[in-house]
Parts: sequence; C-alpha cells; structure tokens
Amino acid sequence: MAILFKSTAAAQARWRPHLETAWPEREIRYWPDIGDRSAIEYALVWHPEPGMLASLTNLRLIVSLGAGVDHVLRDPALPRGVPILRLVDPYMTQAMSEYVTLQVLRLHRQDFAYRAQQAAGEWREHAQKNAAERTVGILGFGKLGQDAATKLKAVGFDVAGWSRSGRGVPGFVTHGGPAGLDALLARSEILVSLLPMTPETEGILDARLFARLPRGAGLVNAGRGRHLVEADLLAALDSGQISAAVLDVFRDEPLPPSHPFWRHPRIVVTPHVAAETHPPTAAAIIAQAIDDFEAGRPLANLIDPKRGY
Ligand code: NDP
Ligand code: OXD
Repeated sequence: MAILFKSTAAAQARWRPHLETAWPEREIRYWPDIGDRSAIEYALVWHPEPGMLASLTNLRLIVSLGAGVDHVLRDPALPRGVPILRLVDPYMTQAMSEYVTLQVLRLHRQDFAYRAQQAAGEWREHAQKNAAERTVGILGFGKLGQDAATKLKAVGFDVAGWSRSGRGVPGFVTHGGPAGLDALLARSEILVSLLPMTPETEGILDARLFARLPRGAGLVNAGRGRHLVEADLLAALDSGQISAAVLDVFRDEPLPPSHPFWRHPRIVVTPHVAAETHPPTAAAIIAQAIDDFEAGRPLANLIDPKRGY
C-alpha cells in the first residue's frame, strides 16, 4: 500500500518532513516518481493532471491538499465512486479569518482613500462609522465563512451570511439560495466571498450582483477567481457602484503582469495567500483521516461530487 503526494515541487519540499513524521511506517511516493501505480491506495493532490487519478487502479481515497476541491472535480476522467476528502484545518481557518478581518477593516476604515491621499500629500478627514454601523455580508457560510463572521462580529460588525441551504447559524442572520441572495446583498456595505467554485457559483460576482449592493459597497474575494467577472468589476469601480475591492484569487494565477488589476488604485491584489495550507498541522489531520478511513470510522469532510463541494 502506498500514498501518492502530488503538488508543486515547492509544496513537496514543505510537506515532505511533516508527511514522513505523520506516517513513519508508510511508503509515500512523490510525483513524478510514483512507480507501480497499482500499489497506490491514497492520493494527496493539488491540481492533479486530468486522467492521472483514473490511472491509479486501486485508489481508495482522494485527498485534496486544500479546502477547495474544484481542482480535482475539473478532471473529466475522475474515477467514479472513489471518495474525495477535503482539507479542513483550524490553522487555515484562523488564517482566513485574519485575512478577512484585515481586509474588511481596510474597507471599513477607508484605507484606500487615505493611501491615495498620502501619495498626494493631502490632509483630509472623512466621516467614519463604527463597526456596529457597518453591514457585512458573507457569501458562502461554511467552515471559513462562519469563522470569519464570528471574528468580524467580535470586532463589532453587523454580519449576515448566505449559503445554498440557508441553514441557521446561531448568532447570525442567514439567507439561503437564489431567493435569499437579494436580501443579503441589499444589506451588505461590504461583501466577502468565501464560496466554493461550482457550476452554480461560476461568474456569480457580476454586474447583476454588484447592482444589488448598496452604492459604494466594498468587495473581498477570497473564494475563487472564476467567481468574478473581471470586466464587470472594473466597470462597477468606474461607475462608483463598487468603491474598492480586495482580491486574493484570480481566473489566471499567477495574475499576468499586464493585468489591469495590478495597477488599479482601488484594487488590492494578494497572491492567493489568504489561507495557505500549513503542512505541520495538515499532515497530522490527513494521517488521522486515513487511519479513520481504514478503521471504518466516518470521515467528517468528504465532499459530494454532485454538489461540487
Ligand atoms: P464549506 O464547504 O465549508 O462552505 C461552503 C459554503 O458555500 C457553504 O455554506 C455552502 O452552503 C455555500 N455554497 C455552496 N454553493 C453555494 C451556492 N450555489 N449558493 C450559495 N451558497 C453556496 O467550504 P469552506 O468554507 O471550507 O471553503 C470555501 C472556499 O474557500 C473553498 O472552496 C475555496 O474555494 C476557498 N478557499 C480559499 C483559500 C484562499 O487562500 N484564498 C483557502 C481556502 C479555501 P451550505 O452551507 O448550504 O452547504
Ligand atoms: C484552498 C486554497 O482551497 O488554498 O485550500 O485555495
């Protein structure tokens, strides 16, 4: 029985010592030196090449080396019936909440305006609300969305969430499905997207959605780049419907050097770092999940391929 690890060379160097500590007794094979494919029962992957997983004829479990699974589900040859586990790591969740809190505060405290004024040497005050007077809406009220909401609420923000089911979350107003989206958008001066990438969410951050936000709303996208219709964001910034945006994820990563987002005065770009995987904690979580799987214990974070997340 062997475990395959497939990610970038840089990620492999970061993960390797932690995987070997987590599984001293197991054979771990690192892409591309994978040997006899039929011996591989577990595949730990980030952006596997389409068809690669199907070539592992005795595969029992696919583990995403990230919270999102869109990079696995995009494979048209994905072997049917092999369960897919995603990474849920409290260390990563904390990282995302730190990122969201920083960016929501940046928008709330009008940091874009003050940075521009500093560049121009301009001393000018703007009226400032308290956090309790600022409404924040979170698209995607799952593991990451709920934790970020809790931390934003602790700062004082008035936070509500939107999910597919609209299931209640103690302490928050929640909205669900397409019918609940209007209500969430209408009350969100700052909109944070922490949605997974699925056929239903692709392109959701578009002109139609921006038009339903209060004028001058701020946007944070840390879900996936393909949620955003880039031209619609640029138009909404030009018109003032969106006042500023913070983007961590992009349709093309790395973001091409010539891309207009890099130099836009009201866009902050970060290079997909909102919540990086953290091998010291993640390797132990994955090792425990595989032990549970082998012992027939239920796994908490299996995804539903039909739902797409
Ligand atoms: P979860 O599966 O825990 O939560 C997903 C949430 O999105 C759920 O609330 C779900 O609804 C909701 N949702 C899914 N589809 C729809 C839809 N069509 N309409 C409305 N709501 C929908 O995922 P996580 O919180 O762990 O992660 C979310 C995403 O964050 C990841 O998929 C990934 O893309 C991104 N991410 C980005 C990182 C970064 O560094 N930028 C790092 C880690 C993750 P319901 O509750 O009803 O199921
Ligand atoms: C993830 C990510 O999905 O880093 O974990 O984007």
